[in-house]
Amino acid sequence: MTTASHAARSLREARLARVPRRPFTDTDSALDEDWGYQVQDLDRAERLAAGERLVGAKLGLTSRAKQRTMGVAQPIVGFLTDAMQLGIGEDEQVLARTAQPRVEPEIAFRLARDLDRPLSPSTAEQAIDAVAVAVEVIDSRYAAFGFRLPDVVADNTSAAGFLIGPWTHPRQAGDLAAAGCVLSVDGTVAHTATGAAILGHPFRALVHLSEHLARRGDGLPAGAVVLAGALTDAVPVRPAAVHRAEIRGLGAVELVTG
Ligand code: OOG
Repeated sequence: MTTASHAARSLREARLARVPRRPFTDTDSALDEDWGYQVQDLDRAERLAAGERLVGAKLGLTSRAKQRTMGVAQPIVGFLTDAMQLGIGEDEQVLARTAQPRVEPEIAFRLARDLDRPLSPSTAEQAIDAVAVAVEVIDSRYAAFGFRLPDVVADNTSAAGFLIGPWTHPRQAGDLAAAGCVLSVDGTVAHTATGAAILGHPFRALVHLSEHLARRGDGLPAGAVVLAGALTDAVPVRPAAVHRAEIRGLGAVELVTG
């Protein structure tokens, strides 16, 4: 059995060297989702010990489009640190820091209070005080994003970077399930969807996250950011291009590469 510490070390090496590796499940069929989260926990502890700060959580594979394309039919959860947050002007360095980056349109939530117990679809809205359009940069540590559930969970759900647009009060945002989303590159539309693509309603991503954290005895503090998962399939990050995610009611955010 591949130990969690061996996997965490090998994923870190792949990330730093920017050389993708084979999925662990190719040679070890006993690995499961719990093993993946053990590896992720080790990676998180190592990053926090090195001085990164935990700023939130991300969901992945919350839309059918993503589940179908990636061949994993269930939502997954990863962590976000300040080192992954891209500020204005920092997005230019994405290609230099990643191996095979892709970009996805997302909805970001900001927690109004500590997330320390399971939410329901009706209490999810009260858990947040702001919502925004975001882009997530994903970068798998597995060649060509070829992985199974335990591999991608171990790899912190391919998290690499994120950029958040202007925060909007939830009441001003309108009906998030009906909100149209457009992902475009240099003005050409790549993918479209509505908020309902995320588990039927983006708030369900918050419910899923709250249940996941409660099951693992974990939580998130007020002010933390939650990325609800891509609404559409990802597109490869291109050099010298404008990657734009726009969501009706939330505005737009652009990842501009150098
Ligand atoms: C897994 C992560 C997907 C999302 O928002 O669906 C993800 C992957 O596609 O590499 O972050």
